[in-house]
Amino acid sequence: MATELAPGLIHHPGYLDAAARARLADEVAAILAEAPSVTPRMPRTGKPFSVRMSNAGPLGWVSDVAGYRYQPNHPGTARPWPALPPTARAAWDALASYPAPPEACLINLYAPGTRMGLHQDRDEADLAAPVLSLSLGAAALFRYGGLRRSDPTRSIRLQAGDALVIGGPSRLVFHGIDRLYPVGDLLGAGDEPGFLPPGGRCNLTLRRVTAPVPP
Ligand code: MD6
Ligand code: FE
Repeated sequence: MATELAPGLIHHPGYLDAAARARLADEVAAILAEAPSVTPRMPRTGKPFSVRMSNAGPLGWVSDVAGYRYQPNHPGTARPWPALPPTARAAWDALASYPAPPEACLINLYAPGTRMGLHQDRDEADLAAPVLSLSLGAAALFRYGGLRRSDPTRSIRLQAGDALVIGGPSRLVFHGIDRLYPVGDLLGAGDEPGFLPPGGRCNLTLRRVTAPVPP
């Protein structure tokens, strides 16, 4: 059962069942073996993010002192990013309502105690496509607001298997992760993919980066 939190911001709790979560976790483990996670850094200051990242698909999002950008190769190995995980790709086809495939799957890895500050996802040339997020592992408190940083915010819990579509008039809303729920908090308990530390969380975001060429 989906909930429209705001126009174009749609939460699908438990979208991936246990079998699909296990399949996606195996796909992500294989991606991380080929494209190890890195610690991104803030443009200019070089301050490290607390979240580690990797990518799959033709393009990957990277951030370092030089700035934010999409690039076709892993910044450490210089190899192309691995292929998109099929289970995430299938979720895009089912939920994105967009006629072209995603080009980037950003993989965010949260250790217990880490967070992600309020931000907009606006590094994509094609803002007509939504961003689709899928979560694995520990539950997290997701905060979202409006198109201005100062707009009032609300929070929801994102749990393992949840899908969240940020599109339409909500494509550029500010959002972030305030905190993870500890394991042992029954409401926060998820299943634990082997590539995460105990109580860790993984979030995948699928994005269209370039506008598709019209037919
Ligand atoms: C996270 N998610 O859930 C962070 N961005 O770990 C995001 O930053 C995000 O969930 C764009 C669209 C959906 C998201
Ligand atoms: Fe985001």
